[in-house]
Amino acid sequence: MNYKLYYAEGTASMGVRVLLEEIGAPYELLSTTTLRDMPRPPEQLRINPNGWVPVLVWDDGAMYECAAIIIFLCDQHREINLAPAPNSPLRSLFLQTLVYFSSSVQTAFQQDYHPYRFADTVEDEPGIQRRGQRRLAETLQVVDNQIGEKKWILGEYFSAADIYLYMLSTWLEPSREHPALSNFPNVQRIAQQTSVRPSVKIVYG
Ligand SMILES: N[C@@H](CCC(=O)N[C@@H](CS)C(=O)NCC(=O)O)C(=O)O
Repeated sequence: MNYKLYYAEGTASMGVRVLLEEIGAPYELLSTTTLRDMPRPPEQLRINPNGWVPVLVWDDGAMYECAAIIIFLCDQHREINLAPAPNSPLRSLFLQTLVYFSSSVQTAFQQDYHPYRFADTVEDEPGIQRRGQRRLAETLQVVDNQIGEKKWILGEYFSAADIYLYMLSTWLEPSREHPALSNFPNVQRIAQQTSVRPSVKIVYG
């Protein structure tokens, strides 16, 4: 399978790229932007009218939504063993975690970076940002408690959910009033363990 990935540095497309590195299949990065007033490539918008990344394209298909792409790639490439099989007792926690990351944690980041999407007026935007910053702390605390003393999100089983969590951890910027990663020691531990993987080093340098 040949893959193409609409890609912008510092975004959710980086986590998908780490998975493509794990898979070892050929892939091409299609440069795009996440800036508010910059145009997206028409083909990206045709696949994802929201104008967000990641967007994955392959020989005879295309899709968007980070969590869905991760599940799709892990299922297409069982050999990388980064997702529990559908009948594994770990599967439900894997799915729950990925969807929570995308629907709750990432939405809190969106509130901070794209408040106009949630605010009725420009005057409302700072309040939306402040709530997003607090929401980040709330949602990451839930994740930290869920991890507890486990080595990885799924216990002894390293999975694509840990890669996703690493990606989220790189977005925390205390200068933007985000909570510090050190407030969530279990998240921080997994992020540090994941950061040494060769695939992560290639993508994040
Ligand atoms: N729910 C989407 C959210 C993706 C998303 O927010 N992507 C950001 C980059 S990390 C983006 O493209 N932002 C540009 C924008 O919101 O216009 C997913 O998980 O794929």
